[in-house]
Amino acid sequence: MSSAASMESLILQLHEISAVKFGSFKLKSGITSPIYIDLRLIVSYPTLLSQISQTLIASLPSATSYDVVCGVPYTALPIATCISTANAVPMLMRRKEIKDYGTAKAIEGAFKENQICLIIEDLVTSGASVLETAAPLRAAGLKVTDAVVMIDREQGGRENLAQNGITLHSIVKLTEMVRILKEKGRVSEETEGMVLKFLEDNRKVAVPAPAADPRVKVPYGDRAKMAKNPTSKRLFEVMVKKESNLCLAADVATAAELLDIAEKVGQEICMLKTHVDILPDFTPDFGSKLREIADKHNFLIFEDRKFADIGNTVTMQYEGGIFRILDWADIVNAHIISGPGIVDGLKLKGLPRGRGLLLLAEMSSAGNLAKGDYTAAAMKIAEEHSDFVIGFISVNPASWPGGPGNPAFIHATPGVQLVKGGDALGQQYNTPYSVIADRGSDIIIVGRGIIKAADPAETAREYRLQGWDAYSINCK
Ligand code: 5BU
Repeated sequence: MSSAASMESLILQLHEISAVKFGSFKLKSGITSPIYIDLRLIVSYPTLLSQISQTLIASLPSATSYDVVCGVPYTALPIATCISTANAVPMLMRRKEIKDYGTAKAIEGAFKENQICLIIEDLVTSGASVLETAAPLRAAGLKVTDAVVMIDREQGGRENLAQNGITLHSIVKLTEMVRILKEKGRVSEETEGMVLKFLEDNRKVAVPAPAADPRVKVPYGDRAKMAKNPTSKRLFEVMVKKESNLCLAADVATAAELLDIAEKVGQEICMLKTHVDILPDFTPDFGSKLREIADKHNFLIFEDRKFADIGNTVTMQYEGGIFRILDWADIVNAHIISGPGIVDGLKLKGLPRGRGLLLLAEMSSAGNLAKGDYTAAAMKIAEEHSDFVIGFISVNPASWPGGPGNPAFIHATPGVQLVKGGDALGQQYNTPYSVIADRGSDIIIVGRGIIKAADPAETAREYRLQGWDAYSINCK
């Protein structure tokens, strides 16, 4: 069959199964359309499905090259599957909803960086769905240059995709399809006229602005000016001055060792993170000694206390006890499990001293429950207390709806080593580049990667350079 004949046969079959209907239909956008196309039905007609798949591939110019295919979920998934099996070309799948931010993969399947992925779609209107699928494929390192679609509604999709570096190939344009159906006596001239007028009136459908690319960094220096909290401002400034987005997690055996390593790596870091309750030789002057080193090397002190109680209790835990955290830590962090009262409690003590708070929006350990709505709640509480909350402990803010969000907030990410992996107790590691460049974070928090190294100072320098490079090359 010639390609024109096979295209005609497809169109007539789609009309027969009512995948293309004429009448009066209210579309998702609210406008009323005289034509309605629903290609989800084709899964019930396997011969037609396979014919569509073959015609799609045949419609590509012979020079089009690709290594893998990916269907836009959901309607095009079975089409992509058919193309994959019939042509022995591997397929990828994009997850439509990534609920498990941080750990779930956006793209399923095996691929290598720089492979070319052809996008398969049933129907293109503005091109927004194709762009939504192209973004995570590109973020994962694949190249997306072409998309092939059954029907082009001619409402701006081709142009919008071209602006994003994607050439659109279609089997048929909607106006052509209606003309063929009229010629074959399936629709009246009047209906054809109505559809053509509708298409003319709705020629350009606005594409929702693509989400800001989380890999493009607003310079830390600009963000220092946006920050409301003095500690947050200082942290951004220190980062710029020292060209460091490295925080050392100083999980060593004793206070003496902690002060020793702080002195050794002080030059390389913007922040030093403590767990003061693990130090057997803690003495009341620990805080002032650490502060002295922090002032000398210009870094901030973050006590990873993870407060989690009600507001009234945390005020006492923050200020009192033997550790007197409020006296020496610039920054502390808190879970939001107990609700926003915990922020009110800590703020009562911390804000008058100019301290800052990080909220635990995500965690790095396997199977943790800080995800989805919990993460979103942390963002909301942070916005409501932006004088005291300086940002988040996060793992993959690029995957949050809306990305890392307000640039006045800082994202600090634990679970970082030079090689991706984990430990025996659930810790999960990503590399400095992936944390800063791909996952949209600002600060890498590194513990054992540095303190267990043969030369911690030299290794800290290596982490600092990698973290800073990942930031600088993506800085706008
Ligand atoms: P590591 O040696 O680089 O795995 O140390 C990581 C540090 O970060 C350690 O002090 C943890 O307590 C801390 N951490 C974490 O690993 N994951 C989290 O989600 C949070 C803190 Br919050």
